[in-house]
Amino acid sequence: MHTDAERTLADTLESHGQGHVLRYADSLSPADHKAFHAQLASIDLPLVSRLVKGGAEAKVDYAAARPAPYVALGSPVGAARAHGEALLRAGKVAVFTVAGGQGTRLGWKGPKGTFPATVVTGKPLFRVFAEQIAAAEKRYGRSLPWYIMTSPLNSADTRAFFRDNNWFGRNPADTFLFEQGTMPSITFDGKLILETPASLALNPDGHGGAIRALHASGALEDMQARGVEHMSYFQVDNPMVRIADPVFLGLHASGDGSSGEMSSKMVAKRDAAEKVGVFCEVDGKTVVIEYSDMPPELTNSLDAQGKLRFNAGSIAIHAISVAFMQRLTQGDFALPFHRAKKKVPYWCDNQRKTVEPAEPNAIKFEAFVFDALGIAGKSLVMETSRTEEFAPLKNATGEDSPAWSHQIQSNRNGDWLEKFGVKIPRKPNGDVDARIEIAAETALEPDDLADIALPREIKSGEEVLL
Ligand code: UD2
Repeated sequence: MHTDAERTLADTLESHGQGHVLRYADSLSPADHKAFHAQLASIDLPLVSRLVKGGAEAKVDYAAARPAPYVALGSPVGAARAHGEALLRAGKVAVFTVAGGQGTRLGWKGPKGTFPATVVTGKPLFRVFAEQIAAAEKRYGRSLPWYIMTSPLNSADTRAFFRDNNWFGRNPADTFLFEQGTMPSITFDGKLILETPASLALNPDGHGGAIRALHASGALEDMQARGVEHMSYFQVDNPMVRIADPVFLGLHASGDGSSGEMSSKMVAKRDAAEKVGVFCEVDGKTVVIEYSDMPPELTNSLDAQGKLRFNAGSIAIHAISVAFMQRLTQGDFALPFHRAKKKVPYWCDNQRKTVEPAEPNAIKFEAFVFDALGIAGKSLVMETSRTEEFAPLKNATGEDSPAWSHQIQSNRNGDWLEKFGVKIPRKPNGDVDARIEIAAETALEPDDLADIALPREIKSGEEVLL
């Protein structure tokens, strides 16, 4: 350490009990030294110290949690659709995808958005979304700017994928890729972790990092300059999401039972064990309690009819107002962090190499975007059908796997076709016994099939692309 800045940093690290990270500093090349110094200087050490002591973390009064009210499936929605369509036609809606996570559970090496998702043509997730956005743009006669949050783990690969695919025919000026921030991982006794002698182990700061990143990247400002008022928010892993759903946007922005700041879609949980957050009401506020945080006695609690009491599963689809995000980025507001025990590769002094641990060895901190619900004004939750809108790609096999998602895609498309008299083969459990893909260009919603020449019948095991 030579410069004054380096000496000050060393003192600050020492005073936060983190001086050990400099143990190789004197043996680093000048370039490594400089880069490591810059990385260390970017760490919010007071925040890390607060987290080590258990502060700045999400806390919920579980005893006060009640099931949140919601607009049940099939409820009359009045003028919501017309309202949502007017917003879309006026160019007041943008699309926002969070895609900064790793596809670890799915076993996919690249960005998750590059994963082949559809049942017949295997279109990657990013293409599925791009085509849906293009179809909506055509319908409403306005461009829908698309904001995509990546992380340092995948931003270069994501950008390359868009470039290689010619931006899926989109105007690159209407596609805004930006990077979220990171948080350092710590050991169970609160120490920062060296991944190499010249770098800390960092992880993306969770999709809650979106709030800061939307602001820091200039995305919020860009939305404002375009006159965008609301974002259609979804996660990169759900090929069935109905992007910019006019009914949902209309309900969200109507001012009727909704502040128009942040609204959500839910589905009835598959079973108690399903790994989705649950909409609850705590102290008059609608919040999501994440599955991993929810005490088992709440997760498993049943109502008088023997049904799950906390049944409103979050499918991570929201409508969020630009003004709300702007409000949150004023001053020093920050979302709380959630902690998770994870396996984090670390530099092993004895072996002189980075080692992958066999068991969790560290705590990762992540912020969750749905924690903003607790700060929003009156927040609306709308129920939707799982078959219509939720078939995420999470795991390599079993529930929420590609095969699982494909079946739901075929089921939805079979339902749509059946509505127009097409004979659909079914398995004994009611699943569609064929592989059916409907491109967004063909139909964004079932009624779009009304004007299309359809087959009279689909045969068992047949592959159909419309
Ligand atoms: C998420 C929700 C869960 C439920 C489920 C529905 C959380 C914490 N839980 O569970 O309640 O709604 O989805 O499918 O969200 N991401 C980032 N940056 C990060 C971390 C994640 O952009 O730092 C993105 C990631 O790319 C993905 C999404 O956030 O699109 C969800 O991440 P996940 O796979 O960690 O969440 P999951 O499936 O456990």
